[in-house]
Amino acid sequence: MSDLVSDPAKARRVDQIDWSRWQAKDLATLLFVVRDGEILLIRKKRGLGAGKINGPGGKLDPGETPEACAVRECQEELCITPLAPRYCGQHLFQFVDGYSIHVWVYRSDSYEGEVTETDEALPLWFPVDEIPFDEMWEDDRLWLPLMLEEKPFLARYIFDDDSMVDHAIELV
Ligand code: 6U4
Repeated sequence: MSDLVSDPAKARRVDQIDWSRWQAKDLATLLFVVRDGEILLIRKKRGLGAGKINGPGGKLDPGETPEACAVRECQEELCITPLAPRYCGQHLFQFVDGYSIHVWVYRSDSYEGEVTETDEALPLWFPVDEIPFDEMWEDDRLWLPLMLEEKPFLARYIFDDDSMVDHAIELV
């Protein structure tokens, strides 16, 4: 493709990036507990997307696997240990300011501990058919249904700050 950009920050369409050479600045996770027809979300208090509703998650520590990170972030943000997390998909986010983040998504049916508010997160349960997409990242309405239907995905995006400029989501 002649249209490929040498610097991913210059891309305005996902097909302008050579994703085989793309490397994210940050590696991170999201984990969704889905139980009895409800999903456990958080109002994020700080970090990327502060103020939005999202799943618990955060950046990998050095040497950490995505699954271990997803579990640890739930322990830190909500004081729970999700049990038997299942891999659901991956997001590759390129921002036009040059930032990029690769996010692995997991799901659990159950957890140990008591869901507790922390400095990082206010826990919120929603029925799975009343997910508050208007208060979430713009991409979430595209792929949360795939996560709920257990359809593994690979999603690529261009974001300009909070706005999704382009996206492509594959079922894998
Ligand atoms: P650390 O340093 O790990 O405590 P933390 O606040 O946990 O930081 P942060 O602020 O870097 O993490 O944000 C990364 C989190 O934001 C990950 O859980 C993934 C999530 N995230 C980023 N962009 C997203 C997007 N477009 N849609 C989405 N989640 C996104 O649903």
